[in-house]
Amino acid sequence: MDKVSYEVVDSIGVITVNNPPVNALSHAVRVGIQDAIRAAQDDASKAVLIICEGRTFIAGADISEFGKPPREPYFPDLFNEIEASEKLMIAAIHGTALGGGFELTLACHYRIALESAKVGLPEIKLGLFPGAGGTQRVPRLAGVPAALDLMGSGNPIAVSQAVDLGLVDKIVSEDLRDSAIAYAKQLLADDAPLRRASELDVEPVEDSLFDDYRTQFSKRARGQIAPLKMLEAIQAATTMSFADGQAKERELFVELMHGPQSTALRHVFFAERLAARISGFPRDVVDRPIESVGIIGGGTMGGGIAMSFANAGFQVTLLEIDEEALARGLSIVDKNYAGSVKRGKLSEEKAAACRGRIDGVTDYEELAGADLVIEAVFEDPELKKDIFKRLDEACKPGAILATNTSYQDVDAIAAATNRPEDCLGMHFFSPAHIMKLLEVVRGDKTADDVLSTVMALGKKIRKVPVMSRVCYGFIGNRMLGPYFREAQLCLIEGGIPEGVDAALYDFGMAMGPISVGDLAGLDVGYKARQVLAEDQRGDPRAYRVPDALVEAGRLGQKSGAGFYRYDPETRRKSFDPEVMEIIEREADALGIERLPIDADEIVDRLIFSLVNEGFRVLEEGIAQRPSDIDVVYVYGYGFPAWRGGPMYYADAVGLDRVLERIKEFRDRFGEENWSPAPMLEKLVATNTTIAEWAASK
Ligand code: T1G
Ligand code: NAD
Repeated sequence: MDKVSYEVVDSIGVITVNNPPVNALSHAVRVGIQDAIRAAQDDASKAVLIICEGRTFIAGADISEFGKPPREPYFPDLFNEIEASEKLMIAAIHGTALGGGFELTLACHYRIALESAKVGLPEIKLGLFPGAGGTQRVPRLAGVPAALDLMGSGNPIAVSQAVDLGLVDKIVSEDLRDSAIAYAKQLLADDAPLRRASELDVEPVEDSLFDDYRTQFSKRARGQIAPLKMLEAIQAATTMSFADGQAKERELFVELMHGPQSTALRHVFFAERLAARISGFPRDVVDRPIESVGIIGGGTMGGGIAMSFANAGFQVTLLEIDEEALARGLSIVDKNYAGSVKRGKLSEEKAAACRGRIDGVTDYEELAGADLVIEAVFEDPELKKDIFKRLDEACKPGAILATNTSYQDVDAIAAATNRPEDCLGMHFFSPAHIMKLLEVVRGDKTADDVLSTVMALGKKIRKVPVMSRVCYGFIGNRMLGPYFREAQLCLIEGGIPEGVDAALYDFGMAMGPISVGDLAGLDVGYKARQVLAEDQRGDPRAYRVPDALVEAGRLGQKSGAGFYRYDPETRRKSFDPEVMEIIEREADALGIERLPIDADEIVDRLIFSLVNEGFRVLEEGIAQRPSDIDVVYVYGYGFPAWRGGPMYYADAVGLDRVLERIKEFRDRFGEENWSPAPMLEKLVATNTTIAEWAASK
């Protein structure tokens, strides 16, 4: 099947792209478009239309071709040829015209779109920027600020907004193909000019505008170079001719394309999509219909989970233990919606519509008809088992029963029912209406259609679903154990909270480990340790300080003080000498001589302990593949996407270097915390990267 076809309809040349699933601008498509344009120049057509089959207009360059030797026609040359056409070139847009797809339309002389369509330049999310003329044409058509906003955020905009910006000329509600042919004929009848964006001038702006955006990007995209290179390319549009500006764009773009950050971000792009697949899964699994959802427990998590489903159009029933708790839970939901409206994330109408889909109840009978029920009560395994027993009695046959537990044994909870095949874990992350990660925990008896249904549902509620098998803490929280252990050890051995946090923050983590502890609440870990016997609590050096803080009433942000003191108004954190006294006292009590510890060592100890545990998670089959671990950490734990995730990062550093460093830590700190994972040793011994191992599976 040709990916590009061409015919003349009623004197209009119609170029149709058909390259499922998203009409990516692959080499074959570029050749097809070039051939068609050249044919059109010499045939009877009076104007030429570019339109796409399938669910969307061209959603960009074919990302799977990146990193391979580029093949002609190159994007800028093809788009310049489109623009140079002596016949009117019109783009007809539906779905999402993104990246190189949108840049192609900007090389056309006119653009028509379905009202439901969106356009955008998401390259920044791949560690790139528009490299096919976008940084030169958008400023000429829509101005510099619009260009900086569109390319800086990478988020698509509705075509109605694009019309306001001068990036789309006409919107129709239906029959795009016929409407576009009629539009082309109207332009001909009106003797419309060959409007070439490259010939337009850029409206001048103050240099200070670029300084403001540079500061903004440095904050918002901390550690990333693409936004600053993008800014440089747009600035070139204000000082250079189109041709020189385009050459500058290409030079900066190619540099990024071959750089480590974009390569890592492209890994995350495909890893996210691969995570949705269950290896070796039967193809004929039929998902169960899900329309109504029940949530048990309206606390920190229950409320956010309810909003995620309501925002995606599902009817939600939130059950709490009593009316008072229910009112408290629903008021949190109302506050969150008011906050989303205030921040402009949701319109007043949309927020009201979503809120309207959430009902509050205290009676289990109200859940009899639910297709799915998610339990999010206190992290107490016995309480959870009781609730699953009650759900087993109350819910209809075929209803899916899920637990949002952070650590507990999903199989043991499922065994409290007579239908363990209908049970699994759905582990959301806080705040649940914002965080994208969803760990889907497959129990021993979880039925295939239950797992498949929930994996697909994860996408529907705009989460990134990753499958985990059952173990204490699943993929993410399990690996977090050694990471937090090392954070506490670095602290008691000689670090200070600000120093440990700064090391990981500068590495690119969204937040340092000490601050994360204060955010989650130091009492959560303390309570979990209190139910364990002393010899089951692990290395005392790793918990004596947080225990001492909790016993001093310092629970973290929720009590105004933890490792830091928090301003009650601004919640801004500050250093607190009282904490250093506690750290030094506990170090003394444990006979530890505190010595300076540098940032590189802190980073290596925390990240390599994470990676080492990641190998164990793979060895035990808890995670299907290494890239799933990367997706879990990028979307659930603030690991910098531009480093690709912990397992990808280990490959980038070199597994031999990682192993060498782990062995060094073993020799210094002991086998108990630092015995290298057998899989790591095997890969180094066979000189195999994680990526090669994964590809061999
Ligand atoms: N290249 C190759 N494959 C792509 C692709 C692309 N651009 N976009 C999607 N796919 C695959 C994806 O891997 C998946 O495959 C299937 O299509 C469905 O995608 C010169 C350099 C369009 C909004 O960044 O944002 O142009 O897993 O599951 O949720 O300046 O895909 O089924 O095998 O995501 O409906 C810029 C990337 C490129 C857009 C649809 N473009 N794509 O979302 O489906 S850089 C982008 C998306 C560029 C120029 C530069 C989304 C989507 P599989 P999906 P979806
Ligand atoms: P929370 O204390 O904020 O809320 C728990 C809610 O459950 C309370 O409102 C309580 O009234 C309600 N509840 C208790 N017993 C009940 C019963 N018998 N019937 C109905 N409702 C009952 O706790 P949370 O932070 O929302 O955590 C809930 C679950 O989610 C826990 O298993 C926790 O481990 C898990 N989790 C928490 C986080 C987090 O960051 N807080 C993240 C992921 C998962």
